[in-house]
Amino acid sequence: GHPLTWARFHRYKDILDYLDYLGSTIPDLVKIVTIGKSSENRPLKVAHISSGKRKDAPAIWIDGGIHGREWVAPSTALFILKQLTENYNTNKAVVDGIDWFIMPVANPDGYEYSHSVDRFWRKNRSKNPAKRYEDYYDEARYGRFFWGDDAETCQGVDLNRNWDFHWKEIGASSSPCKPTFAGDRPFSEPETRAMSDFIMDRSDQIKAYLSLHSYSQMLLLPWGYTKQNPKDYDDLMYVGRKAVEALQRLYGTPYKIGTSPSLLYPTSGSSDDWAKGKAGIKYSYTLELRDKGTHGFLLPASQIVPTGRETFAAIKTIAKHVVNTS
Ligand code: 0X9
Ligand code: ZN
Repeated sequence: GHPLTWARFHRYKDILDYLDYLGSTIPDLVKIVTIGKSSENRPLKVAHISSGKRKDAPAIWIDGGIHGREWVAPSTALFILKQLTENYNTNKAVVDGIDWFIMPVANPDGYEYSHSVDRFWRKNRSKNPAKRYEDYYDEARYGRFFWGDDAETCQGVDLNRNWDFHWKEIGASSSPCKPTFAGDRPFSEPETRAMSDFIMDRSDQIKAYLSLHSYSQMLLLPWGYTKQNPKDYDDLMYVGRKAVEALQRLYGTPYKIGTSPSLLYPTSGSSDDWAKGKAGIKYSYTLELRDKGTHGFLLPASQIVPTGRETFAAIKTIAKHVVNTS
């Protein structure tokens, strides 16, 4: 294990090395938990940060990298992890008052595939039920022919359409060959099952669910599946606005706040909706990080640190609100 450089985006093995390094150098503060395995058998790991200073401390969950190609999401999760642990002394207030669960790469198979084969890969890499690619040779069903190398795209499930809450109602595809394939059933995927089991087991403790994605510079709040607002919408908007104000104090990065149907598009079976609707976690947000499309998914590594810093400022604001209200 070794410290991480922010000069580039890292491969999954280097990220796992860093997690082990933290767990073995600061064992009183950081514990690395393996919550399951991906469909290609990679370990799914969560860093649990707890200083033990507060009994019955509330907790915040952060995941990054539900989508493979969104590399700034894992780097930002790691940046935050580093601040809370290696820079504990400057962040005591939010570490002593809160337990943090940070899963930097929720979709390691898709992340690795986006490094090694297809830079724009989004889904995980599970094999879909029609085991033979010839089964997708059905234009009527799948919209066009998929065969040869092209049928590679018929692998994988969109891990942000696979959660068991209003699954596949809107903004999700039934075709395995599409980037928003919802899977054959809710929680068909080992990654979403591992995450949801872990979160559900701690749903009384977890007060905020934060999912890091890219790109578009938005703070999204539930619901994604309907244009109706949750009854505590005003509370979520209030905390969200404070978070974005703190984010903008650093570099003035423009950010929008609102629901996915109003700012982007409706989706269902997404993690944020499940966290609020099923796990009962009040403050559930998806952060669409930098940028707004100049580089898009190909964000230069020089933006890892500024994105990390501004996102951490936003998340600390949410955290302080959680500390003061629980
Ligand atoms: O479509 C998504 O899953 C997210 N956008 S992304 O470009 N990163 O793929 C947005 C999800 C926001 N949340 C909900 N719509 N519930
Ligand atoms: Zn995403």
